[in-house]
Amino acid sequence: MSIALQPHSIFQRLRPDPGAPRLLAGGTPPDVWFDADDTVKDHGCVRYVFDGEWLYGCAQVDSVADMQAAAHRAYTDLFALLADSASPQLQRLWNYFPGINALDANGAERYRRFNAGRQQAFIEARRSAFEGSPAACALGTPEGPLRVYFLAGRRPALAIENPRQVSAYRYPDAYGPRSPTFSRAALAELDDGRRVLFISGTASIVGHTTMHVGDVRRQTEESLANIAAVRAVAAERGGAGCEEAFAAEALSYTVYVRRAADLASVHDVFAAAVGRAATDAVYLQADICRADLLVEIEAHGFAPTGIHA
Ligand code: 3EB
Repeated sequence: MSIALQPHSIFQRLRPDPGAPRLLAGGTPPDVWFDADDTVKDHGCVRYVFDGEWLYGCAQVDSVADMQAAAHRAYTDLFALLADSASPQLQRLWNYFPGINALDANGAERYRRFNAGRQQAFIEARRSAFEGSPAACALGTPEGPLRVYFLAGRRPALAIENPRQVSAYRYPDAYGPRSPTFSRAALAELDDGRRVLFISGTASIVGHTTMHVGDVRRQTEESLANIAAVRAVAAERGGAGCEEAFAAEALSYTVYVRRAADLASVHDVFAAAVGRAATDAVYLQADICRADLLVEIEAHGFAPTGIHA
């Protein structure tokens, strides 16, 4: 049986536009979220497309002075849309907003304020803000609105955690009074039986502690070790065909680098680990949610169904 991808599959264009500068030409451009022939609809601050199986789009809030309010607004509108939808199960989220490491007028870190608004909206919508949260990333842009890109489906994804890391939703209070709401990865199932693995933004954190402060090469290695740990769990949970499908070289990556001058070091370490996948990866300059993190890497990949059946 041949397992050709649908020509307009959403999974060929999972490249939301973060509003962050690209560091290298090549790769899939990160601005192809909506197709020219998509029917785009609006619900509150959410623009979205429903293709019969997947609901995907972006919640955008332009007023970002109060990040708790902005996050609450984006997620509240998103959950209201999903509540009326046939595809209400969030699988993957991409969060982008300016000043992620800056302090607000009250001296609170904007990422922590974002976490507070996001978690509050999850709880108000009676969605689990802990086990079973969607896969996600959260990155800082130089300017612009809050953008929350999302992908939702009919069935819940299988949430996957990293045995090397404390679950982010269980981080201790030192990282903020409200935990980040995301799982380390999500394994989704398509109607035709194929599976998609979404690995969340992954950084140089072991347990809950940032490792290798100031050393971008070792931070890149640690991030890749974390991705390898998540890939191993996903391969085991996914069953037949998943070990090959979720090999390091088989995934599609986006690499976020805090300091543009670090790109060569990051690329060096990254390419040594993922081989040809480094050519198709997208490299973006963005602020990572902890001020001491210099790099964050996310990935997704398919497991075609039945290849060993
Ligand atoms: C970390 O592991 C690094 O707040 O949604 C990675 C992925 C990170 C998602 C989020 C944050 C988020 O804690 C930061």
